[in-house]
Amino acid sequence: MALISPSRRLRRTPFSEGVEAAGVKAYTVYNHMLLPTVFRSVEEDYHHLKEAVQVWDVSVERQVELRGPDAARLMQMLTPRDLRGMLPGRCFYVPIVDETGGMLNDPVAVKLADDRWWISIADSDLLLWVKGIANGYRLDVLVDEPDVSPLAVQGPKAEDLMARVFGEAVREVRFFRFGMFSFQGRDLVVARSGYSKQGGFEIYVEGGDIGMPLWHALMEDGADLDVRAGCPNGIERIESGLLSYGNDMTDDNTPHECGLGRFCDTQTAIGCIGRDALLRVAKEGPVQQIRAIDIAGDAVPSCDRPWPLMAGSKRVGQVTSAAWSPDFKTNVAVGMVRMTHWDAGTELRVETPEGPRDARVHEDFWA
Ligand code: THG
Repeated sequence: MALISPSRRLRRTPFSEGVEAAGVKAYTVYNHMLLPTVFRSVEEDYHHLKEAVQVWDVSVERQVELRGPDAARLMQMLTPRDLRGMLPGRCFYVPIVDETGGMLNDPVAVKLADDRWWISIADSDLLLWVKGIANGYRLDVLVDEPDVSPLAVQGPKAEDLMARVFGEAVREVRFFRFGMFSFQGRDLVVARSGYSKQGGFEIYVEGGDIGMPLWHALMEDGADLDVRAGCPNGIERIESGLLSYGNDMTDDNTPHECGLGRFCDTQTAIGCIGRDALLRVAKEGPVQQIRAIDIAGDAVPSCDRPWPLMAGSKRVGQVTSAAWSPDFKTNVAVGMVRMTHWDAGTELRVETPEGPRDARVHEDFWA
């Protein structure tokens, strides 16, 4: 592939200087920003993530802030997950759906207060949809993108590193909860979350000016823990069953097709814009669903277009993400599979750009 031309539209982040100095080797584009994908090699980064601790510039996880008396009402209009029991200090993984029940994004909602929320978005322009709804329904709420850039600290040694920088109390933060912790006199939201299953935290860095001071503090205090700059890892996230919006699902898919039915309470999510549509489709149940898939043979190339999944001459789905897993010694993949062929153990063929391969529907890799 050729190089990417830098420009103002490809926004830099508060941590770009650190990412570049650490020798980033490749980026992808996400929410009109650069997201690192490789430092040493995807495989080397993978082993290191599972053994040590990494600091990730995930500024691309932009926040859509809702502020005002109608913030909670607006938030519930966006998602079929029932938010009534959600207390401030909680984070919820929430499907966001349009009026047809199609997935618009799969963010983490952060409830700062009843009248103040952040929606930590995946790769789609959710701000435009949310502003349109706020204005169209004449809601009393401000919707904008604040100067907040998440920095993830991931890996088995993440908690030890975080305790050094933010104090021992950070160890008490539970999964998908957050607390306020101070760094250089500034109070920051620190949540136990992140786009890996290796454990860790996300620091919502409010105010770009403290980005590099925080980056340096983490690197200095973690030197003996072998801390390195890292990034969401394409192998680890497939093994862990973490979905990627735009890759594994689009607005053509319902949350149920994406296996996100456990994050929907469509009966009780009163006000959700996609509620009627989802109630209709939920009655029938999905006819295709996301599955873990393994692909035989040596390492496959990266999946930059859907690869047809075949049962004989019949197309029964598609693979949308794939990577060689050094630990599982097979190719791990994510695909959308028709109901007739989605049972674990079903043998299929997948048409990769390098020719057909044997593929098999798998129980979750992470189970
Ligand atoms: N953290 C934050 N923002 C994000 C992401 C993140 N925005 C973009 C992207 N990632 C959104 N997508 C996901 C996908 C999966 C998860 C979080 C965000 C996730 N899922 C867990 C799981 O499925 O096992 C936990 C879900 C739960 O139990 O609630 O963590 O990573 N800030």
